Amino acid sequence: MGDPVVNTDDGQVIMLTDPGLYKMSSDQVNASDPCSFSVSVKVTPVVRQQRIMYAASMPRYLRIQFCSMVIHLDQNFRAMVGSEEIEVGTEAVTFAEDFRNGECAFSISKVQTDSNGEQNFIVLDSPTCGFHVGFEGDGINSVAVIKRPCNPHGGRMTGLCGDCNGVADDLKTCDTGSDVSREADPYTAVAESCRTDDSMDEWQQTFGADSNAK
Ligand SMILES: [Ca+2]
Repeated sequence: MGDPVVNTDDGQVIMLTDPGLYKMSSDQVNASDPCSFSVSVKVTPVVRQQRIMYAASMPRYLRIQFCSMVIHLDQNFRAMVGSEEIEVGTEAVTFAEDFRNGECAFSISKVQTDSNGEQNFIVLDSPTCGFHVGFEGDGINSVAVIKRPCNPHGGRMTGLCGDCNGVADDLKTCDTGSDVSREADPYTAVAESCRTDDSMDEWQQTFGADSNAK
C-alpha cells in the first residue's frame, strides 16, 4: 500500500499525498454531448485503530458527473446516484435509460473476479459512451480506474489523468492548463492545481465523516 498513484495517458506517474478532492479527468467542452463527464477522487488519510497513519493516504470515493447526474462510488462498495443511496449488487442496476434516448445510459454493479486472487470491483459502465469508472479492490488497497475513449474526448480533457491527444503534454495544471513539465517538481505542481478541499461534501453529509476505511 501507499499513496494513491495516477498513471496519466502519456505514462507519467503522479502521487497524491495530501487529502482533498482531486480532479481526475473531465471533458465538458461540448455541453450537448451526452457523454460529457467529470470524475474526481476523494483522498483521505489512512486511519487505523483510531490513529491517523501519517504520510499515508488512500482513495476513498469517486465523484462522477455524467449523464446530468452526480454519482458517488466508494471503495466499500456503496454508491449514491443523486442524493439516493442505491443497493450495489452483482446484478447491474441501470440508470438514465429514458434520458436523451438512453444515449448515456449506465449501470452500476459489483463485479468479482478470481483472475488475480479474489478481487472486487464497483463499476459504473456506460457502453454507449465507452465510459467505465470504478474501484478495483477494496479498503486501503483499492485502485480507482477511469476509462474513457480518446475519440472523441482527446484534445478536450483536463485533469490529472491527462489527455490522450497524441502529444506528451500531460503535465499541465488543472486551473490554467499551463505546461509545468520544466519546473523542478512538476508532479506536485500538477497535483496541487487539481486538488480542492471540500471537507464537508454531500457524501460525508450522508455517511458521516468517520465512515472511513475498514
Ligand atoms: Ca497528452
